[in-house]
Amino acid sequence: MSAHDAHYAGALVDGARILALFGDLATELLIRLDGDEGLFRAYETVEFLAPVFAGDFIEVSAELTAIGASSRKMRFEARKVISGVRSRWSADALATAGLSPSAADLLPEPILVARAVGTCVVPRELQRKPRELYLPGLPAGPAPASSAIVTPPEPGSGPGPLILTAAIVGGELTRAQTPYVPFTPAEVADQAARCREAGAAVVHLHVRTDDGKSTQAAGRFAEVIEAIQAKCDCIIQTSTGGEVGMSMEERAGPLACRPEMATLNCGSINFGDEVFVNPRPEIRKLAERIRLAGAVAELECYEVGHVEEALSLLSEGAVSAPLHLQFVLGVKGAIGARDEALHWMRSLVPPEATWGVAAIGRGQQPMTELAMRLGGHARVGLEDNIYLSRGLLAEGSAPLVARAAAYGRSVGREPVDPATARRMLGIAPR
Ligand code: KMH
Ligand code: ZN
Repeated sequence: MSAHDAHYAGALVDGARILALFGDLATELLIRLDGDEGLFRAYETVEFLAPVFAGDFIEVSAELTAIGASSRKMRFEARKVISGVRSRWSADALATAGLSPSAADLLPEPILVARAVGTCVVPRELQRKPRELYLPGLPAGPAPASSAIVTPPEPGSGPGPLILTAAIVGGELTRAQTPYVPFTPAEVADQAARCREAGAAVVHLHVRTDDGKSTQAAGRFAEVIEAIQAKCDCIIQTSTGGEVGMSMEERAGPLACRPEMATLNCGSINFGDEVFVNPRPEIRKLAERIRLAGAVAELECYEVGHVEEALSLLSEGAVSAPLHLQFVLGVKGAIGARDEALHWMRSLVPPEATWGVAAIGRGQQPMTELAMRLGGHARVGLEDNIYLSRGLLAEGSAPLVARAAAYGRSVGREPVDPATARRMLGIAPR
């Protein structure tokens, strides 16, 4: 707080100055969420709890507590972290104490000086998610289809912690599409460690030869897993999907490494212009091999019918409870990345199961964010989406993880570390 901010005698700062800081934070949150500054509509409560003087340093924080179709409710707090000496002492007293007028004290504990609850509004036609967010200057796009009012939980009471998965390599991605796809063990391990730092607990893993060819060879997986484990403690979830067109036998290769987790794809689909083949008897054989490898299965569902198949696998005993479901939305030829699709698939999830969303291309951000608001987990990364925003390549998967982690926090979902994720997924501690 500068001398300009002092409004009253005794260098006292008026409360309106603190409200201006809350307004700035509200604006930042709205830009992060909607790509628009929005408008502050009303404060429900404002409390000034301690005086603020010129020379004090104030830190403010804000948290989204509810998201409606256009309304965004927030809670704000302002804390004094440094107290200036000059504002509280006369020149004589300073001289007697031998203190310079520029002296200041770092407070042992911050002092809560103000708090408030307020509501802002971003009209639906101004909500630019997801297309133009992070690319200033682009024309506004259509408002997202979602209109349900979703109220995130009070801290500690709601859908709980968030498992973020980073899909960092993929089976089909090429360097022509993005130069940031990692191929060598060192490149993959480096990106895994960055994703872990950004908030990922799980790495969904495909591997490549040094020149980028997809392989399911156990030896190459072992090499890459060792490199990742030397750099971070993420859960490694090996793919049994591999590259479209591989045989089932080939796809089972990484199970020889006895991974902590492995995917199990729950049905056949058109996969772009190709066919991703998963016959029902083969799914069951692969489920058995995953079980024998001691891995926890994550069931990939690209269609509503695949969720039904996952439930059949459970009732047949081919996989054990609790189910871990991944809804993969937006593959060309399968179900789209749309709110209704996710709501339907989620409605089939048994109570004890965990579920998450991976979505392709521009669907990644809105669908994973909807999943986070609805209590699901989220997978992001280059395998599914190479862009941070239209035309702007993500420089590896970590920026996508960081954005998802920030969004999770903004709706009360704290990303967990791998040890916590292991407990949540029933994986033995490492
Ligand atoms: N590459 C896709 C054909 C998985 O990892 O289990 C399948 C896939 C799913 O990526
Ligand atoms: Zn995959």
